Amino acid sequence: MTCRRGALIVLEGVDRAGKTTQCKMLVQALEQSGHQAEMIRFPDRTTKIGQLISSYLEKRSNLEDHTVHLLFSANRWELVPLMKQKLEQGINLVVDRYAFSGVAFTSAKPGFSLDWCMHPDVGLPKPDLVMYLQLSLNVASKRGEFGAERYETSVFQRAVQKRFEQLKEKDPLVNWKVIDAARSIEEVHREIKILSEKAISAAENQPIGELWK
Ligand code: Z5A
Repeated sequence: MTCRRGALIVLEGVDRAGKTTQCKMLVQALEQSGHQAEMIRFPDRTTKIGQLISSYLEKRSNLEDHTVHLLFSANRWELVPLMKQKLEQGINLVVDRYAFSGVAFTSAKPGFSLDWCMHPDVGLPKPDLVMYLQLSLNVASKRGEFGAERYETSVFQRAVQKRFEQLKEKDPLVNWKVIDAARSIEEVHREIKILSEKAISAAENQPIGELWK
């Protein structure tokens, strides 16, 4: 490694918790304070695998539940060489949803354990920081109606939220931070920026870790 590596920073949370808003603000703020930073979002709907996922989410096609879980994971793995390259070049990656969404959403379906859902993502680049934007479904509902995509119902989102909580408890090797996402956009941003700056300093001389290994 010729330069200090970038940090892998992940934002997670239920629908309308503010992940995309905060990822964009964080990239901008990091750049303004002199860091290199880029945003990635999963699913990445631009790849061939991403297009299959997008069609499934938009209910234009149906896929068997195990199959779609593996596609979401494959959609992360296909980006790993590029992610590692950027991290090694010193670019901080701010990621809107990652393997934790993969586990929470599939395990919210009947018959799926957390363990089974975690397996395909074992060994992915390990985030240096996972910020879980915690928001009650009541407050989320005030931020607008659900969209028309698959999974966008309050019953399913409640199950997803429970699974996120269980995963967080089960996952002592990952640096999870819970963020109260019910505050104003600016207040949430300030906390996210402070935590991210700390994670960037802590990561710069460390090798990239492997998730759930
Ligand atoms: N999925 C999966 O099943 N398996 C996987 O492995 C992965 C994903 C990676 C992708 O949806 C779907 O795929 C998702 C999980 C599943 N399904 N669901 N549901 P997506 O990526 O296309 O979209 P999204 O992630 O669902 O977006 P979102 O969750 O709906 O939104 P968000 O990014 O959390 O929030 P936002 O867009 O930043 O903000 C939403 C609104 O709230 C907007 O009007 C903001 O201005 C407002 N907002 C934001 N923050 C605040 C605060 N603090 N106060 C007031 N208003 C706010």
